[in-house]
Amino acid sequence: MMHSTSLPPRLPPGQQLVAAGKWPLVGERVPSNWSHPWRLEIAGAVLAPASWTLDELRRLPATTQEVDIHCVTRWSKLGVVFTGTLLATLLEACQPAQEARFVSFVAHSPRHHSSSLPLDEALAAGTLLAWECEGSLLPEVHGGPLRGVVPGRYFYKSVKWLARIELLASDRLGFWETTAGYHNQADPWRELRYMAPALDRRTLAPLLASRNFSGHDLRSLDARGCDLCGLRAAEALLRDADFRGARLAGAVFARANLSNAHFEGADLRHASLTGADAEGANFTGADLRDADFTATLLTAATFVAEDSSGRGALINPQTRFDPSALDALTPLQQAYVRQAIGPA
Ligand SMILES: Nc1nc2c(c(=O)[nH]1)N[C@H]1C(S)=C(S)[C@@H](COP(=O)(O)O)O[C@H]1N2
Ligand SMILES: [Mo]
Repeated sequence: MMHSTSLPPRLPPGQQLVAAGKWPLVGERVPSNWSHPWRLEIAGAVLAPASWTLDELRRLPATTQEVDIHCVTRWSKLGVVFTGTLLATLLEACQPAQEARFVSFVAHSPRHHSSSLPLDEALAAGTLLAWECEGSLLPEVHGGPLRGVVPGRYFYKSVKWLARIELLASDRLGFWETTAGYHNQADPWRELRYMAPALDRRTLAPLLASRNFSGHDLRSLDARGCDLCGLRAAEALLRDADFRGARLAGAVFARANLSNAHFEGADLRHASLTGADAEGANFTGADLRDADFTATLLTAATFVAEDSSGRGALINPQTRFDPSALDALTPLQQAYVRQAIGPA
């Protein structure tokens, strides 16, 4: 009888292996001009900002790790051996501040390429600052002399020509995440490739660049923390979209489908949701001052946590609601909103 092995699969869904010995080049091909020696600095929310030359990095404890590379464009290259310093080792030296929750990796490249991760995830993944690959110096086209390597995420989280690591209290979306709509979590096992699962990058990129989603199907869009001020999204299909913490001042969602959408902590000042379907949408902690909810469907929408924990939405007398539309809210929600608007 054959014994079944229970080794986990190594190829995530939707990926294919590159031919042996092949390593595709993706994105930028050259760093900006630099003068020796290369330096890596750690700044931002740290108590002791620091920088290292490559020689100084090499004198720290080194780690060698086999990494499975998974590119969002569907190629994978398994078991690539990288050597470098663990992010954790460097952070010990510069003492992250209490408020440091995200880490942004910034390249010395013409467009100041960057990508970010929650700090705890970057550390748990075993993020490396690598100078060596397969026993040789990392080639410049692949990010030498120093690149970030984040195991277990699509490879766009692994920044080539790494010059600066910044710890942040709130997230700063990276280059591809902003311009191409690459998913900010980048988990290949859950296929979190694009912030709008139904659209590929070619379709999504121009919508993001023009901030015009009008009429488009962007169901389940993940736009957490995105800067989308002035977004035009009239009649867009945004069911289940996630706009938590997004900047949406002045956005126009007229007649959009926003059912079950998340707006917790979003800035929606002066936004228009007139005629939109916001059934089940969550506005807890959102800034709704001067926003317009005329003729908005609000069945089971949330403005304050039902258990009164946490921050309610910010509402002022200029926030426009149809008094009758508020009848569709639960008594607690109605009371909160009516009290916030103040006497007519
Ligand atoms: N500086 C920089 N780093 C970057 C990119 C880039 O354009 N510039 N592209 C990212 C993407 S999308 C991928 S898939 C990998 C590609 O790395 P490679 O060219 O070594 O295969 O680098 C990532 N890091
Ligand atoms: Mo990529």
